[in-house]
Amino acid sequence: MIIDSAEVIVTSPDRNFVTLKLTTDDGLTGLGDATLNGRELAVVAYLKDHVVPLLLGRDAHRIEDTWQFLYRSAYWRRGPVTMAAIAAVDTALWDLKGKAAGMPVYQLLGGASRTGLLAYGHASGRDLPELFDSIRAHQAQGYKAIRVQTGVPGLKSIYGIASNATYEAMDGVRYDHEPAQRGSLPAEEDWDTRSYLRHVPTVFEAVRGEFGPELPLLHDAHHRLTPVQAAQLGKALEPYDLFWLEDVTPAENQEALRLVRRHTTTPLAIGEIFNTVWDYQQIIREQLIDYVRSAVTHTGGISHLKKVLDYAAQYQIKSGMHGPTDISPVGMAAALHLGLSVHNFGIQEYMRHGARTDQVFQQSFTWQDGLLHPGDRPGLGVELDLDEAGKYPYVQAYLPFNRLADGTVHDW
Ligand code: CS2
Ligand code: MG
Repeated sequence: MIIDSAEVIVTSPDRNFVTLKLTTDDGLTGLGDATLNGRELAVVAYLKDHVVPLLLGRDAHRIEDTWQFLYRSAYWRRGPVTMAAIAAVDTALWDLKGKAAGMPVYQLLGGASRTGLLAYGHASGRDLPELFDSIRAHQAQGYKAIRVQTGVPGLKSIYGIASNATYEAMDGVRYDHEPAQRGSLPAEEDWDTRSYLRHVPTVFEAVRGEFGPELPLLHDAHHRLTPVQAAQLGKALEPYDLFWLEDVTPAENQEALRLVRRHTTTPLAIGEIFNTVWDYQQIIREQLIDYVRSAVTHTGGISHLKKVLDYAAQYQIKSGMHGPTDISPVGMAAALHLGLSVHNFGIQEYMRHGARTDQVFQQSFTWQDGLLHPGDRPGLGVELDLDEAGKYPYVQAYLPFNRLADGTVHDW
């Protein structure tokens, strides 16, 4: 099974996606997600200029050797662009191997460890009435776990909530399909930590009062707090028994989590912006987190994220794979196959893609009673309609950034 062609497909139905398509000499095709939100074209160039020429003529069955060759032969290692490119190759090779074997990828990874994957959705609101409506809407869609993001009094716009202008423009859609905003420059948003820290506990008090103690609730602090502020928030949220508090503080400084851990038992989830196992080494070894947030798409593919999760399993840390709309249906399928097979699965983020995206990517996963399942089609179970994809050319889009009241740039 020799790779004899490779295409890098960029399409932008509801948002930009980058997909690698490998074709072998016996006519099989494999897909890999290479989408890096806001930096898509960097991965396109890395794939086209430095990876695809190395793949042609290689044996597609040699997944681990191809991974090690792409990782080590580049000399320069790690980083989001490199690891998204390697992820796309790795995922496409698993897709091919599954098709060649006539088996879904999860069977090649050791078979199913559960009947389905608990998923959580994104509820949000600029105020409590909107938030409560959004939580009810997600419960009606079958979600058994729900992430809660809220506006903050005094802030015009904030991660996780459609901005007022967008809200109206999107006919009242609570949250865009795409947090990145189309345009040639990143949008500037405002932020004030003290207002946020005062407000969030009151929101969870109200949500628990309205929806009771059982509903698994998650919250994403999105890298915006200092370690002591993160400790303060984790402690303040303990009465509301969160499933997890995510990205409480920028995790480049992994020691920071020691301070947070000393002050709170609220479970912590970190890692959606990590891209190799080495980014996790300290926080897994010291059990400073409870969930690994990485997506297959950003972490070197199925092969490497499995290694991260196998390392995490030694410390009773579970998966919590990243699954917003900037993980394409191909990346989501890869996550579902890996999540179904590993023992230490925790929860899967599932932010539903838009209708146009579903036209471009024919998927075979199922969503029932709050559980996802990748399906049993050979490979990943996703096909890309090139004609549909061709209708949606790339559109420059950047994620926003924050500035504080005094103009200082801050994590978004
Ligand atoms: C967020 C993401 O889903 C999440 O947990 O952190 O929506 C994140 O903002 C985007 O993936 C950035 O592209
Ligand atoms: Mg997040």
